Amino acid sequence: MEQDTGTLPPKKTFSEWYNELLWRAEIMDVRYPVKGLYVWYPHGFAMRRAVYGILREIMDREHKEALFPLLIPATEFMKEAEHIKGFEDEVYWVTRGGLSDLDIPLALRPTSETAIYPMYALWIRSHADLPLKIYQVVNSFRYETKHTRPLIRLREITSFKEAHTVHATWEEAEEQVRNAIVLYREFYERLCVPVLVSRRPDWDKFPGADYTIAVDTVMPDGKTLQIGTAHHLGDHFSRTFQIQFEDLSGEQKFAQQTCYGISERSIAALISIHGDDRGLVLPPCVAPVQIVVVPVIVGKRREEILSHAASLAQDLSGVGYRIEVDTRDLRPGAKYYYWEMRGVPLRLEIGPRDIDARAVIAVTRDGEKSALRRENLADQVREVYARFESRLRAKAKERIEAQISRVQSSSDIPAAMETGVAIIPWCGEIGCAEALARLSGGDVLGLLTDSGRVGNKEEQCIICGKPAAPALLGRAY
Ligand code: A5A
Ligand code: ZN
Repeated sequence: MEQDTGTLPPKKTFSEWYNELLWRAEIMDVRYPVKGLYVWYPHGFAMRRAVYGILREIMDREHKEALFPLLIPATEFMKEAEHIKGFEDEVYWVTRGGLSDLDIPLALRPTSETAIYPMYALWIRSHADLPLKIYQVVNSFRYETKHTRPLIRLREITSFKEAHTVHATWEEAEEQVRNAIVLYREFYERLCVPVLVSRRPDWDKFPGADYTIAVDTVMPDGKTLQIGTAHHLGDHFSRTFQIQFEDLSGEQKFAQQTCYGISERSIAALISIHGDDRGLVLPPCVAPVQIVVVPVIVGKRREEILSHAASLAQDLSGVGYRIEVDTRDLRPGAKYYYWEMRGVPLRLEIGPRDIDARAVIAVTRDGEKSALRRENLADQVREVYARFESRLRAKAKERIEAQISRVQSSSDIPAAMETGVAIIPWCGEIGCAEALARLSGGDVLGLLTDSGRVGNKEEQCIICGKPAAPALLGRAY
């Protein structure tokens, strides 16, 4: 890899900071010669593996993982009218095999409803087959026309986790959507990423859905990023694809479905929210290297210090920590800089005095310094990590809360948008949403909710005065 010289732009210049950090911390290489397609460096990919390890662990509790093909025949893709309308201008088509034109063009999945549901129609026969809960982690392709950005808006989404569930009743599917949001909240809690959950307006729901619940976060520049969505599909697709089951009374019924997805935007959020002027900052659970040991070598005791560092690393890797000993012939300062850029949560420094004192100096990525005892080191590391994570979580929450303004009068909207997002009483009407969009330069993202139902309309719409509930107004990525 190229040697890093020079420094990272300050985080307050967010966009430059983000673009530079991606290559300096060896996450993505953006030089691939197709627009909207990027390369995962090994370090970035190791981080992806840790993040998706957590996501899989959460999903595996109540879903089974499967894998469906990338190519979807036009005949299937074109079946559901709303879905086609929503995606037709974003689909890549394969029209040739070698030198011959294909009889039926094949779509590269932009999402997999039309790949999965014809199979569900074969798999589902009776109520005993329900509920069915399957997910896959795949790449998917969308010919995005908005400005593409690494990890945020890709034409090849490399890390598309999509779940597709089938239920006997509309209410059960509704419960599943709620449950999906609970799972996504847990996922983001583990990443120390604060989220806002809202029900997208009808004109902004997933093509072919009854309704869409979205999970957003607020990026350091005050713009929102949609980092997950869950959709109640009703029986739109089951009617199209003939997904029927025999209920208890022997009657044939159309199934009720949901789907929900997360992409590498989760990693964009993680990087952007915690990173600082010196580089990546990662919660230990997703750090490719969780601990770096830096031997502070002085004179004669070189061998002794190195062997101490090695045995310490062995103890910690023995209990499962991902650990590196940096024995390179560099100044300690250069090593600190290198590992800080890559987001290593904990640095252990070991020098002659530490050996004599049977201690080790521990410095967290956010600068908490402590002397740990050589005995029971793993337990002490766990405690240091727990404090570090709760500081990360609190700091992210505090920053985002400071960027959210509760606004009761339309004249306060412009100032609120300067700092970030606004929560405003909104009636749900499209006319008022359009007025709010004009006033803010952003969009009404939806009515806030825990995970499904929207609260009672106990306030008054800031535009028309009709009964309203709190809605999220932001400029979205
Ligand atoms: N089948 C459902 C799950 C679906 O496709 N939903 S979705 O279109 O909303 O996409 C799920 C999530 O993928 C979005 O919430 C967003 O976080 C992410 N996503 C969508 N388009 C993306 C793109 N071009 N690049 C990166 N992430 C994207
Ligand atoms: Zn209104």
